[in-house]
Amino acid sequence: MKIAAVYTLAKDAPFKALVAGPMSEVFKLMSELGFDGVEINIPNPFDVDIRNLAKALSDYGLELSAISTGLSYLVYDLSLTHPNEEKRRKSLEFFMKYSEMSAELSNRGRVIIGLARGKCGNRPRDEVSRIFKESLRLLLEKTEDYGTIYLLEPINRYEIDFINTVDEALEYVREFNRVQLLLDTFHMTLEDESPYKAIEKAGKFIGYVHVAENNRLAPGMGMLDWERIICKLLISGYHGYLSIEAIPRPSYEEMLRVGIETLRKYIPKAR
Ligand code: LER
Ligand code: MN
Repeated sequence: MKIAAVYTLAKDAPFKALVAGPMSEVFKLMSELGFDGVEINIPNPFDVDIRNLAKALSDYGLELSAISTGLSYLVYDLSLTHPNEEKRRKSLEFFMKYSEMSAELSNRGRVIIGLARGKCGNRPRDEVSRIFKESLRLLLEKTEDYGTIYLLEPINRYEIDFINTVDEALEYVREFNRVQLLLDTFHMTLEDESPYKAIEKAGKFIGYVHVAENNRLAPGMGMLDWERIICKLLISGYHGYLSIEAIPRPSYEEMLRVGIETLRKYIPKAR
């Protein structure tokens, strides 16, 4: 397994469980601490200096582990199930651009579908689910050449009302080939019977993992059993990234340091 952390290029992002700061300073620290990769949360994929990003990744020896997209929902109100067709079309365009970028910056590329799947609000769940499947079908068709893997993330009920549990997400992951599960230990602690059981249930469908404690601080600053989580993941056959998506308290430097030290006890650095 490899270790990453979530970073954003955005200033004043309306989502706080990530690292924000000057790219070269953050990447330098991550490289010194022994991170393998970085996940980048991008509000607008049409507004990114991709060469600069590619150079920074290469300068600091970090892989792009995945691109997260939740800020396109929080900043621009775009989603794959938006009741307004124009907003849905724009969201699809964003997702195609995220996919192109991630294919350019990494092998094949992984793009997260978290908050940007959208919400039910007053609409029946079945209707939203149908629209979501339509959008997914279209997105998969249009990105076939990139081969992008889409990572569908169950998110807790206080943030969104559509796809909160691992069980709910499994319906889509089973149906679509290039869609895999993104497990987030924080959300699983709130929504599933237990994060350990949810990992067992998710099994071979796990494509990526976000790690944070029950209080969304760095691994090591709360009450989850990391040895047990990592064991369960390995037993499921998962060997991909654990990406730290935690609130940067007391500082982002300390969050990254404690997080990686906690995980490295069970995951030796690959050579
Ligand atoms: C995104 O990965 C996530 O976990 C959500 O909580 C975003 O709000
Ligand atoms: Mn997450």
